[in-house]
Amino acid sequence: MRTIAAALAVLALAEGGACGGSGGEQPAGSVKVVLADFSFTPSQIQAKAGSPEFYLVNEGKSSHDMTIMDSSGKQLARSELVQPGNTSVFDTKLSAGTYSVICSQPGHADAGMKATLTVS
Ligand SMILES: [Cu+2]
Repeated sequence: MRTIAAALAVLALAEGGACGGSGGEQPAGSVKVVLADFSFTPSQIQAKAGSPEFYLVNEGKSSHDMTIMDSSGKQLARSELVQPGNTSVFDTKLSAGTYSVICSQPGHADAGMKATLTVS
């Protein structure tokens, strides 16, 4: 019985992280990015090369994501869709360079959900 309870507790923890509930704390070393209608803050995002982790906070009234593209417009990574008022941890693998960031939801990038990501 004790083993099952422990396993369930671990599952609950893992699910909480994956779902990005609104109570999620910012992981140490992660880069906080605020999503809103319709912007990324900061608009100049800095991260360390390797496996940068982004802590997404949706302060808008729409669902948003963070999509990372290289200079040719090829999509490299996309976060889960973050619901209004929720947070999400977005793990990536990026080498040094400059990337563009958009929200991939229809019309959001055109409305201003764009940022620059500098990885060094
Ligand atoms: Cu959006």
